[in-house]
Amino acid sequence: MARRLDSPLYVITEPALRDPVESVRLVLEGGARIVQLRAKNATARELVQMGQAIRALTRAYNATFIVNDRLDIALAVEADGVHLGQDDLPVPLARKIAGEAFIIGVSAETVEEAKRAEAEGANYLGVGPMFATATKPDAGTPIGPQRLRNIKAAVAIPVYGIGGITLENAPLVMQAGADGICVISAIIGAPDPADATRQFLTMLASLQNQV
Ligand code: TZP
Ligand code: MG
Repeated sequence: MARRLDSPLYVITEPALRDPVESVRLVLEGGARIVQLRAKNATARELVQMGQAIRALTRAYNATFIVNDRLDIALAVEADGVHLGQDDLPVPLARKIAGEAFIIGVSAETVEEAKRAEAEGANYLGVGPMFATATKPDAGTPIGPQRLRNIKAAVAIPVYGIGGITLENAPLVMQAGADGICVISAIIGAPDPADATRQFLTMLASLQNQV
């Protein structure tokens, strides 16, 4: 049974901040139910090893597991989906290889990119960078909540804000219409990632109660 995107919190690993498998163990313990293996400098062998361990953990918690960039690794470790950037495998080719039930996420900075990704069959968008971020040195200029609002108005698939998101600014992203937020450093770089996850989930739940 394919797992879906049923949480407003999407946590992404960063090996420079913490070991990815340990990170996933901690954020699952804190209540995260969508996790992505992102390890830009890892070899294919390393990605497979980490991916298999993360698959076992996410199965135990019934959590959704997405692999960044690499469809081959995502399929090899039986992940639920892959996240593709604008320079990665085109969505129609990824869909052809992975099948209808597979989750395909796409990074989008503009309304045009977002609409194209949706038309090509993406299942969700990662939209950003919302704010300045030190985690992705090649991230473009921050686009801010208004751009996310414009993108949300132009597509029907779920939109997750990403980039520089903290407990303090996450409400701005959610109030712009985001379905959720993707977080790296504010959780993985926190002294206690399980507790940071709990804090984000509590904050997100309180925002949902306001509506
Ligand atoms: N894509 C756009 S910004 C970003 C990625 C992967 C980095 C997000 O990391 P952080 O630490 O949450 O700003
Ligand atoms: Mg990528």
